Amino acid sequence: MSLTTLIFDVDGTLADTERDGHRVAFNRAFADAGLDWHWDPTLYGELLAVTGGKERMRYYVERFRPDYVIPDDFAELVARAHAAKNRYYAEILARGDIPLRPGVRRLLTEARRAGIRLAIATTTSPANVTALLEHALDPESPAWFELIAAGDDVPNKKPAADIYLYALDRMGVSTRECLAIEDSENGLRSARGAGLKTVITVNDYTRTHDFEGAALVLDGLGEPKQPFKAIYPGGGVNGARMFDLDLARRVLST
Ligand code: XBP
Ligand code: MG
Repeated sequence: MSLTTLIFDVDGTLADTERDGHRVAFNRAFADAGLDWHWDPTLYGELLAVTGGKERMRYYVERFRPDYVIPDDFAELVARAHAAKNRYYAEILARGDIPLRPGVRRLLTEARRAGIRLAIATTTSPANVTALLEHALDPESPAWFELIAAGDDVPNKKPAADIYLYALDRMGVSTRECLAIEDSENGLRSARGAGLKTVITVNDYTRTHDFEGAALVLDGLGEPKQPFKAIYPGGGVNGARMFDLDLARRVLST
């Protein structure tokens, strides 16, 4: 079957949103709430083992703050801090501080021209996705995606396969006609769990992850003046310098 659909992860894949976006916003929200929690870039890398901002806060307390006395209203505290984090995150995006990763606009433009169906499968919330797309891609770009499958749409976040299974089901797409684009081990496990061939573009937080089972691991999608480096397969990809539809079709058919 030929390629009809591309499903993109968001954080770390479309843009490097974590270190200078979500992390900074979390710290502001913690300060506002009078919490002495501060997530530096290194600690945040460890916390990324857990997907979902609310889940990440709980993990932080359990794993790194044995001194913290969990209050009775902890669930509400987490929900409030998470909502505040998302308000700060939207402000950071609205300032245009977080650009798309190289090659993202190029690939989306090529795919749209070719009539490829586009979707998002992410752990973050729909509002965060829309804010990123509007500010970093195009004010109209949320409509370029037939489906934005996000966060709490499914019971289990990545690495569970739920979000990809949900997207495939909602779109009526088979795994034989679709590729996933991800940046992390949790994302890969989720997409593979749904039976999808998966292309990885690593970033500073994910380049040491285990990408066993990925179809292709690149340092980015590549631009004409900034070709990708192939991490897997080590010998490169038959002279390709950018991840485009031609390469996407080759990946799907092998
Ligand atoms: C990445 C994540 C998210 C974000 C924050 O999602 O793990 O948890 O860090 O998201 P993906 P929220 O790579 O699937 O896009 O705080 O909105 O939960
Ligand atoms: Mg990601």
